[in-house]
Amino acid sequence: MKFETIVMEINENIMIVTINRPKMLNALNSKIAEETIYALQEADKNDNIGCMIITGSEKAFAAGADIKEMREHSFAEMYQLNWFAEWDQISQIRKPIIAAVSGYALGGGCEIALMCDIIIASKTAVFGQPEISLGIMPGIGGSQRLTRIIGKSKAMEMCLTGRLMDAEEAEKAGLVARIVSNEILMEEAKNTAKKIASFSKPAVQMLKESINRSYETSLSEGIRFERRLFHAMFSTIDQKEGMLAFVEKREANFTDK
Ligand code: DAK
Repeated sequence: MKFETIVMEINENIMIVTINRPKMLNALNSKIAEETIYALQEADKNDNIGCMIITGSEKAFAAGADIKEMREHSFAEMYQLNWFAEWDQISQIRKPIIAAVSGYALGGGCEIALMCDIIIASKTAVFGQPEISLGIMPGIGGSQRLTRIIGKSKAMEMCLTGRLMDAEEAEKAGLVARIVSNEILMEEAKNTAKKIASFSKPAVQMLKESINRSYETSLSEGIRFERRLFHAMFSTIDQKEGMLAFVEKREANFTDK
């Protein structure tokens, strides 16, 4: 696929998607969705890639869905098009995805960051679900994921008033893993992605699946699920290699088998 709205870059064993619609502050349209999801799905199938990054510009990760594109749609059109439902496919990606967020991550932009596995933010990152000021509400998981991550009261306040949250507050609230300066945002995201990509892919993917399961099941079921995956890991060559490397005091050489 020839990309028009994103830049896709493979850097050693990681893949980076840069949303590239700077004049519109990376407002999200269907083309960005199609291209981003295609790039992520290809990377998910690519044996050489171990982790992905989604990022935007310094001013905007993404300022939300393209208001100018969607404003004239009727209910019937939105429903028939199943408009923007394709973004949900991000949550089906099995390899970890890091959101490297600088500037505005609003509305759909915040929701895409929430669908990623780790958010690394620059000091200027701003998160928010301001849809209420447009007479609508979040539509790709904002009211659900945000609430699970930062709790009911904060999520209610943000969604019901449209108040934006700066990076510092987002880190305190557990939305963001780490804040770094603008200058080193991508370097930090790439280092984190490469660290993850250096480990056994089956182990990394089972771990991602297990953490995500905690959002969808009871604690006892989640712990049982984790234990089954843990036991299953002893069927991999990488488990034998990882533990042998420890005993032999050397770096493990994982083969994803
Ligand atoms: N859509 C379209 N254009 C946008 C945009 C957006 N979301 N955000 C910014 N732009 C455009 C501006 O119109 C402007 O274009 P020109 O006037 O130059 O042609 C250009 O980007 C620069 O923006 P500003 O001039 O406004 O820049 P400022 O620095 O003054 O302000 C801002 C930055 C981010 C505070 C402001 O642009 C802003 O408030 N933007 C809108 C933020 C917003 O309300 N986001 C939420 C959008 S609604 C669903 C799935 C998803 C969704 C809903 C349903 N389903 C599955 C059903 C999601 C909905 C949303 O995200």
